[in-house]
Amino acid sequence: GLSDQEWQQVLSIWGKVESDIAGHGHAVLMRLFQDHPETMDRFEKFRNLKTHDQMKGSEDMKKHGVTVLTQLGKILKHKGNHEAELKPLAQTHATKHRVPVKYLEFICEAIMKVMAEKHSADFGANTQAAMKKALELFRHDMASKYKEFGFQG
Ligand code: MNH
Repeated sequence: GLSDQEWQQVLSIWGKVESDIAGHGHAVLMRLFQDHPETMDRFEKFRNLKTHDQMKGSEDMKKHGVTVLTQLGKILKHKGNHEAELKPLAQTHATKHRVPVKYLEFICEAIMKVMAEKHSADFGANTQAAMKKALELFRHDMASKYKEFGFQG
């Protein structure tokens, strides 16, 4: 788990993400689809988006970015006691969206990259390490819930 100080670092930098959750969310999805185009195949609703400019101009993608980061923020604020939040999310992602654990790793990398780009001054080595731990915990617990739902991920 994370220490109190690590959670404090995570939640403090998350406050900066929340100052523009739509901008961060859109950037995260752009980065995910750019670095790992195969992840886009999971999204029926983005099938019409073919070019970088279409993605950039997509209100729908921006909206989905808000959905993702808002939910992730809720989870982080539970500081590891996130069973009640994680379970329904793991259920939809295992049984409906069928998102492999590897793709969760990709989006976590995208989140780290976007935070580093947008907040270089406040995202020093210790904060980065704490954030990485928090995202690893999220993924680890998602992966074990996936198994409960019979999805090997
Ligand atoms: Mn994801 C829908 C959160 C990673 C693919 N996602 C949702 C919803 C939330 C959400 C909240 C809406 C409620 C629901 O269907 O459960 N998603 C997350 C979070 C992460 C995440 C917090 C990681 C962080 N999701 C991913 C990844 C993929 C993915 C990675 C695929 C590469 N998610 C989906 C798809 C939907 C969805 C597909 C359904 C979208 C739609 O059609 O509205």
